[in-house]
Amino acid sequence: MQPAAWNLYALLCLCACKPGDSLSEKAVSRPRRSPDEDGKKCAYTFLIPQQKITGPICASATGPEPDLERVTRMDIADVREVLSKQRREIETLQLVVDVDGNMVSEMKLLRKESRNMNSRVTQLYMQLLHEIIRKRDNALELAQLESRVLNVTADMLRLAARYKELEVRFAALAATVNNQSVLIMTLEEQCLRTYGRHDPPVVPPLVQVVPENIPLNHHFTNEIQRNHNRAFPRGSRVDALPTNSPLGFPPPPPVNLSSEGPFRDCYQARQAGHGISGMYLLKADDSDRLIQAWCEQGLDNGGWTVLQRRRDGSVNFFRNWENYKKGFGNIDGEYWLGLENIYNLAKQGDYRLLVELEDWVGKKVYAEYSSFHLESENESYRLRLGTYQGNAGDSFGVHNGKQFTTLDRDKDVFSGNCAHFHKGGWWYNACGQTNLNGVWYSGGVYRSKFQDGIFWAEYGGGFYSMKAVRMMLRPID
Ligand SMILES: [Ca+2]
Repeated sequence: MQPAAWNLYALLCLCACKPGDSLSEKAVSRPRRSPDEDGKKCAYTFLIPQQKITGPICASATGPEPDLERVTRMDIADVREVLSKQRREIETLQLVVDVDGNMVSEMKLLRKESRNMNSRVTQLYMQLLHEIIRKRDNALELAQLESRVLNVTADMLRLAARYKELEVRFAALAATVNNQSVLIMTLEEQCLRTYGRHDPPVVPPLVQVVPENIPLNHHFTNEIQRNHNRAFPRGSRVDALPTNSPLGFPPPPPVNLSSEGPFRDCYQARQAGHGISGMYLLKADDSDRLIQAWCEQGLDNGGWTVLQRRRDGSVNFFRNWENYKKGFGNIDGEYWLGLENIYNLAKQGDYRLLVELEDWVGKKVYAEYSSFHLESENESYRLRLGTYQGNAGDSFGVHNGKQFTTLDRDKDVFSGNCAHFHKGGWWYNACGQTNLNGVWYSGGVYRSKFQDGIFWAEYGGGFYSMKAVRMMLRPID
């Protein structure tokens, strides 16, 4: 194709050239004609690229005519054919180019979409990874928590087992102490008999009741190591001296004393709108005697007249008949209301008795009797109780129908004087299952030759001294 084009350009030059053109002289090229034609102008044919043709090109005009015409026709035909062929090819190429252009733009779009999809997939993949890591972390935390819970549970179980073990050992020790006290008593009796004592002192039988559940968290007390009674040494035989006070004790500090009254009992004070516990002035119907008493107005709708209270060992309860008859102690602390006062109050109507007991772990239990009154002093204030209900056990029942005994007036059914052994004043039997006016021991279980603590046999046995006790009266609803 290329040689054909060059021939075409040469032919065009031959037609356009004139003889004597100066351009022919400047050009240097291969000769087209024989050497005999030298010396004539325009004897050469120049092959010049199309874009460089800026003027006339001379060619030999003296070549044989027939050759020139034949070549020209052939070339023209060839050129035309080539041209048409090129045109078709150009059109084809143009089509291809157009198609390619569309494809390129489509490809571009696809690439763009692909990139978007890739970034979206990457984003989702990262999210997925994040979720997986987060879940793995959560699972780890959960596993750690589970293991901690398991560890704590195991510790708790170990402690519970240890606690139960200690509980069992403590119960065994308490039982041993109880048994040993009984054994010591027996041995002492044997010793006295063996070594010539012909008249051994008669002692009351010890309370043998050892409940299944002795209150825990207490410890043994020792009368040598401890001084349990703050006001009076434990076991002291101080016979209380009668005092000039109408209640047998110094006037109590003026606390919560209601300015109103006197009332016939604390229930009447409660009915009159006095809802605060404290000291009230009472006067029984058939008596001219004024009584100072503590009214419990917060417990079970109030209206309770407190007859007796123990709570800290600050008052000695080992006293004579006169003291027990008139009363002693501190109204806002430990006190005994007095048998005559109790007798006068209780005979006003139908009353019930509530005994509230608190052990050394702060647990409170109670014993309630459906009725309560005393007989007169001529009958040594004989006790009359109704039926029991409560959760402390009925340890007071065996005292029902018994007269009151003090150290100086023995009315119990035992051959000796129960007040001597139990160190208090009480409606002793021989001698009984409870001793709420006994010695206040700190700590619960105590050691003593005789059972002289503040015990309630059904709750704690004879060698467990309660921490706090209250005896209260209220009319039957
Ligand atoms: Ca007796």
